[in-house]
Amino acid sequence: MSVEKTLSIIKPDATKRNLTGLINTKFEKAGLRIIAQKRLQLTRSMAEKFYEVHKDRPFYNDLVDFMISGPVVVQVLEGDNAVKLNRDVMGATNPEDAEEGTVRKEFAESIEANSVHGSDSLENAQKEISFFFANIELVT
Ligand code: IDP
Ligand code: MG
Repeated sequence: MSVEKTLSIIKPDATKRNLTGLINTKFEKAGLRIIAQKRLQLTRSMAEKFYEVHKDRPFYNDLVDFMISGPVVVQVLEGDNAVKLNRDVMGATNPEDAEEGTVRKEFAESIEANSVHGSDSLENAQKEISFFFANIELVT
């Protein structure tokens, strides 16, 4: 097992419904430690840049609109195999496919408004963490 860091975002559908604490409880119960966290209103250009890998997908413009529709909470989670562990806690992209007990099964409203983002690889985690945080903000 290796200790990893991953980037998590609690999305606007969840912050609007005051679910930050309940979602954080799921992370902590799973053994993920929140070592950095801040609440932000993303600008359009930040959201476009963050989701640039999806810019040719049909849902890109709607996704950007959704991600700036309210505040987000960006956070760094640390733990053994944190990238995969967080993806397991999140559940499948489409809440209809997500397993019982996952964040998306319990809280997501739709395939788009699915409550959380999590990095999908260690390489992307490092890029996404540095998109939002300076090293001095990661307090292990
Ligand atoms: P992930 O968040 O599970 O890694 P990705 O495929 O990376 O899923 O998609 C990024 C985000 O784009 C999803 O979390 C969701 O908010 C949105 N999204 C993905 N697929 C669709 C779709 O088919 N329709 C609408 N939105 C989508
Ligand atoms: Mg993804």
